[in-house]
Amino acid sequence: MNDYRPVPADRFTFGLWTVGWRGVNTFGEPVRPPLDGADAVRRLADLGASGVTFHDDDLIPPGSSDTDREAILKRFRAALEETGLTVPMATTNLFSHPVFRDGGFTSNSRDVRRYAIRKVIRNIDLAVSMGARTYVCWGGQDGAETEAGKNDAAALDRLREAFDILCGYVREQGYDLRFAIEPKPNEPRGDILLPTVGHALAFINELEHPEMVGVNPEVGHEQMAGLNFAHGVAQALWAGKLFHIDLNGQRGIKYDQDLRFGAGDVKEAFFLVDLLESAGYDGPRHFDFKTPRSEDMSGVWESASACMRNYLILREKAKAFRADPEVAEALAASRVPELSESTLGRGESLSDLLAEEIDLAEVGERGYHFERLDQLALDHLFGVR
Ligand code: GLT
Ligand code: MN
Ligand code: MN
Repeated sequence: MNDYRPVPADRFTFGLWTVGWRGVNTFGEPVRPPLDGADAVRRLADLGASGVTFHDDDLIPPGSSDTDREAILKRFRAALEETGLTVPMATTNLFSHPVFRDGGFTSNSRDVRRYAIRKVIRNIDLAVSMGARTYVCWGGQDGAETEAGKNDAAALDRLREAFDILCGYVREQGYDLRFAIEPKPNEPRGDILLPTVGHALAFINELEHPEMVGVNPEVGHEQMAGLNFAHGVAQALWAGKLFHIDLNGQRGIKYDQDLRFGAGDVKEAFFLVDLLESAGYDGPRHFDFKTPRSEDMSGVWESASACMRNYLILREKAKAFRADPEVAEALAASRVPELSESTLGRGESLSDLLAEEIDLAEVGERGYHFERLDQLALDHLFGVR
């Protein structure tokens, strides 16, 4: 029996802010002690993770002196070296400090926008020095509660300007770094700019260097908007823009739950893993979850392990689903392979298509047998096949 033990080759990574989340919420104070970055690295390595990610402020508490900063970095780098954990991605906190109450790159205040860019650039230098190849940008406070307070077109102009400046900087420095925009529909703002994967993909096309910018979709963020996450990821892959991914769990349209991966919509998690594995996505499987505040630290590590375990279980189930001869037969009966054939045949022209007739009565009676196919997937998921 497979014990679903993760190994570094599985490429599981965790944000420092995930295992380090102290369980503060709108009504409740922190319930867990602060977690030291170097300790988190050691613990994650023991659990089988391959990498760790961070916001500037997760690693270096805001307001630290240069000497403190150096000491923290030294400890952190030593832990990375000792464990072999990598830092494939880093990001900037442009949401906690009061100056960001109206956003970072799109704050109505010009001095705040300028500070936001400085803060990002400082951390890009650090990220690159640690080997990061992806830089995530989540504009959580870039939004509004009232349409009157935000000129959306101007906000999009400023957001584009910020990305053009950052891409220019990365090119100038010769860094091997790409940006990944993380969409979210709302929370903490009433409405956030670039609320979904689709909005982000359209925005990227307007940039000076669209090839340097992709997306970092998060399971719960699309599901908060009632969207199908696997569909969003499929479109990002189709566009060559899945630069990174945040895996977690969410149950329906409500606040951002950040449950451990698998503990939300299980069927969608199954089809997501099936998609990532079959599409050959080779980036990190990054978990962005928050352990419920009912738990103490042992529950945090339990929850982090379970994220990886659930991915491995679903990966095994998805493989078995794809290898099942009855599934192959059901896929053919559902005409799934036929969708990959181009609509116009090789050498055909539009006039061939126009000259063709269809028997509407007969084709109108055609059933697609998706129910059988879907039940086969559920049977695999339930473990009865
Ligand atoms: C924050 C948010 C996450 C983002 C992080 C990156 S910060 O925890 O809830 O979804 O991925 O900035
Ligand atoms: Mn996230
Ligand atoms: Mn989230």
